[in-house]
Amino acid sequence: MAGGMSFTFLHAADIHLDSPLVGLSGEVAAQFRGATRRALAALVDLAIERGVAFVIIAGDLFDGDWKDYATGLFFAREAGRLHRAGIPLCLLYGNHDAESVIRRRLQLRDGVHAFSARKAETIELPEWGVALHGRSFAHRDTTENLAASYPSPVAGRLNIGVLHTALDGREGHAPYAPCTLEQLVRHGYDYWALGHVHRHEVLHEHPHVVFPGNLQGRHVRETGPKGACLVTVTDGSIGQVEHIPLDAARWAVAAVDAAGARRPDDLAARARAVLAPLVGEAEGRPLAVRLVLTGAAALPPALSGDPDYLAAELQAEAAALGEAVWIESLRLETGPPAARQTGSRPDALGRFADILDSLPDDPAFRARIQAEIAALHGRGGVGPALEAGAAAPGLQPDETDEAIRAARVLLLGALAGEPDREPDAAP
Ligand SMILES: [Mn+2]
Repeated sequence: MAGGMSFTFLHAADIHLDSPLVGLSGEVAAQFRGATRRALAALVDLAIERGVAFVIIAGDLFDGDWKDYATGLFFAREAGRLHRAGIPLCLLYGNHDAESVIRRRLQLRDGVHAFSARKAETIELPEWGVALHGRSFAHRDTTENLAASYPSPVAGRLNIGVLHTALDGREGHAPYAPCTLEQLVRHGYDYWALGHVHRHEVLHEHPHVVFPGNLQGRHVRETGPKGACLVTVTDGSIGQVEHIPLDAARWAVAAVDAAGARRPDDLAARARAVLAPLVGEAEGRPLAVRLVLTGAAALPPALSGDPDYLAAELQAEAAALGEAVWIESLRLETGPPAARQTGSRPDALGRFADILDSLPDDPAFRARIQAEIAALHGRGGVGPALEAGAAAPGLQPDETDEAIRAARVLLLGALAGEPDREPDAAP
């Protein structure tokens, strides 16, 4: 290898092109629509600007079978831009775009190398001294240890393994192409360009084992900056791995301490303090925030008993911070029992609160709530499923408790809903 030679490459994964972003409606949905396309275009822009040697997409470029050819044509346009800039694209298919999943297809044009699903395959880029090894998914449910079939490293090359895997299990991700970190570290490659897990993670250095995370968050459980890894190679060894945000719209979950807030402007000020830094980090991107009001049991009934008003006040506060800032949803959390609103009240409301407090422990009641939520899921009415490919869309583990908590706050707020007599409650 030439002394002092340095170059960069881009490692991306889980682009889920044209994935419907879940949990939004109306104006927000319009702002978020097309975000996966804009993120892919941003990846290509970055590759060209930085003059990278090559680009890797480690699976789930597509979200599933195309609705029509527009998805494939958009990809063809972006791949063409890379090719005309002289940048090869190495593409691996994962569970979402396995051979058996995508029925419509377009031929790949020059400059795009797709890894075979039959067996592990090596792509050599001699001008960079690089050998890339990879194997695509033939089927969605690939439970074989694919990494075990990857070839030994090529002597005298920088060896990169491209693999779509959940390793030995990652929360919220289907356990496809299982393998262990130790197995990858021992294989003899310099860099493992992984995909499938949507959160960016550097699991090991020298050799590097890296998930770039997805390129664009698709729902409120995929929060914060999303993008790709720009990797610097100097004299045939891996140097810096820099995660660069390329998302075109962003999600966040933020807690606002509502305890002791007596008036709308007080609560709005607390929300502003939490939202402002998120708006700053989003750098002008559309931003959808789930707000969790902790200590909501202590809110005066004028606020907790009128969820539409509460949500509108907080949305108005968000709008004051940026024109593309939305409250995705508002969750009311009552906090631990000791902090609860009615405490030792001996009256009917206090006894009703005690009954409500016992419900989370009642298996029959839990089962009914779960059935209701499952029915809503079935109609597509409630939040996102797990990273698709997992079990059928179903309950999130925390959803039942969350629903019971929220119902408690709403019920008690509404029942106690006489005008707020707190001395500091201004008109
Ligand atoms: Mn995947």
